[in-house]
Amino acid sequence: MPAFPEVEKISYEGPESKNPLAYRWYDENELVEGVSMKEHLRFSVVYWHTFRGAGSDPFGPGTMLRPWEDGTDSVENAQRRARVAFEFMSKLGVPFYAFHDRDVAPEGASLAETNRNLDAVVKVLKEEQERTGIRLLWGTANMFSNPRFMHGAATSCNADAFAFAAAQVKKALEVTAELGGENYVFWGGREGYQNLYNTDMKRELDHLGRFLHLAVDYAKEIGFTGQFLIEPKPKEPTKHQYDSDAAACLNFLRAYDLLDDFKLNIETNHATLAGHTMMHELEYAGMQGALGSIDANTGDLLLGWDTDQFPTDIYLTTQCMLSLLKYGGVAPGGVNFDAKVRRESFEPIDLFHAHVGGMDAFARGLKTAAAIRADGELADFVANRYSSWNAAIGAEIESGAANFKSLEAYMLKKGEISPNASGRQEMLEHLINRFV
Ligand code: XLS
Ligand code: NI
Ligand code: NI
Repeated sequence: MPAFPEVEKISYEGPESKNPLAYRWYDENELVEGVSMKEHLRFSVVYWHTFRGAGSDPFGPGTMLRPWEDGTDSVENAQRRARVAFEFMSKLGVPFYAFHDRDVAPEGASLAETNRNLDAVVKVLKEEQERTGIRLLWGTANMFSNPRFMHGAATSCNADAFAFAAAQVKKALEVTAELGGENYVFWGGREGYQNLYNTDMKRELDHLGRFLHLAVDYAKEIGFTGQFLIEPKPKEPTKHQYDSDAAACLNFLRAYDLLDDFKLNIETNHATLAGHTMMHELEYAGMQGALGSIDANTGDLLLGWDTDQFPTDIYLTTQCMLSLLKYGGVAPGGVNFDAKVRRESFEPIDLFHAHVGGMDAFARGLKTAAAIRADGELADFVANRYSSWNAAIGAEIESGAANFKSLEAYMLKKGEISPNASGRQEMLEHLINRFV
């Protein structure tokens, strides 16, 4: 029996459509800059929020109505849920999904039993992938929910927690490889600290570096060729997460000689929690060749935590797509909706409304960004703004031909710098509105 009998496959109806369960902008076969929207955007649904999110908050229990759940944490329930997930994703028309090991299958009484539970559900995931053609964007391991990880996983003060986490990632890598996962993500759930009085930060970071090397080694051993990604986040659940933003992650990867094996998975709400815009994080990662994938969501200006809302702001999606197009696309990563419906949006149909809205916002952002690029005025302005670097003294500095003595001689002779030009911020903000 279908879980969503009232929903047909969502189709593209064009901008004039008033059907909320139709795409007005996302036409998967439409070419933008010569590539289909499907290939540009590589949309992905997350298992944890969409199929495990119950809608609980610190003030009350879950509210979500999920008729396919039988209220148990059994393997059978997990297998049935997996089939529902694929019905949902097929009707939505997304090419990818992503999961944590513990989202898809229940923990058992021992590690061995937990692994068997995972295998039993992975069998269903594999059948469903083959049936629908939907692929795994990335797998990951949940090393933050179980109380054993209260002090962290790879950065725990307890060496056994490191060992358990290693066993868990070993299995998660095997399963991700088995399902043809295109990436593997590390989000450092509790890899950080609450208080420095009790923390040996150097030792914890050394352990994290060691852990990631072990993961890279094991991936090579089993022939897993997916891209490794680190997902920056500055806080929550810990007061300070070691992977606090793109710059901190890249410094860590460089310091521990992991730069060749990792890229970044940038999440909007994590960027804003770090005091940056999403575009800042995308540009910072992109300019260093480390833009791997994005977790698409949005925060709330008035709330200081990771609210993980679905993104519908066209300025935001346009900025994301300007950066993604600039750095040559996001593949083998994707646009992964790490977002959850609000506690009050408790009906199954809300899952469709949320994803259709997010996908359409990104499709429109893609078209808007492509139009801005085709017009060229913005790019020309930026190129022209730096034109003093293209010849004469600018070119000498960039090429390394100039030194402090030659620059002093130049300035003594010239006396004063050439006049500055306006940054024209307001004109450019207005220019963007021509396209949005
Ligand atoms: C939490 C993170 C998490 C990762 C996967 O804030 O966004 O959901 O994406 O572990
Ligand atoms: Ni995320
Ligand atoms: Ni998040």
